[in-house]
Amino acid sequence: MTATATLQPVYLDEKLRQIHDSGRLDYRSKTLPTWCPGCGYFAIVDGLTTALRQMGIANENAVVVSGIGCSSRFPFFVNTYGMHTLHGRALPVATGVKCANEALTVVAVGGDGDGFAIGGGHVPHAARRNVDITYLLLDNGIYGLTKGQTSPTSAVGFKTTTSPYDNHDQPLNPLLMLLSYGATWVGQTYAGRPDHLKRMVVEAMQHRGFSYLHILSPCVTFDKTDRTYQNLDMEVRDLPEGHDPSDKLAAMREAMSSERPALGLFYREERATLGDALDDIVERAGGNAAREPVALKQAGRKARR
Ligand SMILES: Cc1ncc(C[n+]2csc(CCOP(=O)(O)OP(=O)(O)O)c2C)c(N)n1
Ligand code: SF4
Ligand SMILES: [Mg+2]
Repeated sequence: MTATATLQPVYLDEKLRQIHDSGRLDYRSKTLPTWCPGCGYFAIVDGLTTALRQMGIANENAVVVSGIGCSSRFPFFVNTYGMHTLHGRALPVATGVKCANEALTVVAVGGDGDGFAIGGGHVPHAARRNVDITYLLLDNGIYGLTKGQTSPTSAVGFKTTTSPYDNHDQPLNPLLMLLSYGATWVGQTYAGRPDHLKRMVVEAMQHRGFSYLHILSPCVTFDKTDRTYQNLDMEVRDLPEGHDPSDKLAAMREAMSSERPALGLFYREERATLGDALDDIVERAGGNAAREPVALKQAGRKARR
């Protein structure tokens, strides 16, 4: 064998074959992501497509709903139904989609600005209603799309175009907020740990009720100092082995505990969903929602209004 022959790009071929065989490509659209090379969002779209494939959800039975931001470009890159809505409005639209057709798997996706600045008023209500959707919150601690302004999760002291003399505002604690809002599944993962991320997306989507997955993700273009891969790799830790996800106070303590973000499932609870409550209303109003197939149930629900 010649020296040239040993340098053939076998690894790339093998990698492409693995990706092809994984089935994930069935859930990727033909539109290539417009994100900057190295952006954490690539790992997240991979996590979502893996989850859809693993769970055997047909493309036409899934809907990805987003607001506005780099993160909110998601629906373009996933081969499902999708809605790219208004800034901060992913959750009310996703709630509407789920109420209109309970049979759909609905995933809302957005950034820290979309979810906790302009859209911050919607989060508590989606959580307390326990609408059966998954909310993937892609937190890079900055407004990426508009070229790097501070966001509600930016660190104190962070220098951006809107904080040239350092950010003064205390960052929100989204995990603690979601726990107190009544979300029935709350977890955290990191784009730099793709295997952990994939497992968490699957778990979040398997939960019946409002699942909130906080995903730490570097903006490699506008943040060179704070939420970088290098810093996050050193900071993140796993939740303690004995953590009990049914213990809300323990989950809150972990959410508050230190500067080092913990990865894993903080909290899980079973509670009636918004869909259950709507079925109950239909029945009490004289319908027979529970005995009808979902499609008829939804049609009936509309007809009775
Ligand atoms: C009503 C409205 N206000 C402001 C904007 C400008 N804008 C677009 S995206 C964005 C922030 C996006 O930040 P984030 O949600 O964190 O997403 P990222 O780009 O970081 O993924 C802002 C302020 C807008 N599009 N619409
Ligand atoms: S600007 Fe930042 S968040 Fe947006 S695609 Fe580029 S790296 Fe990602
Ligand atoms: Mg952001």
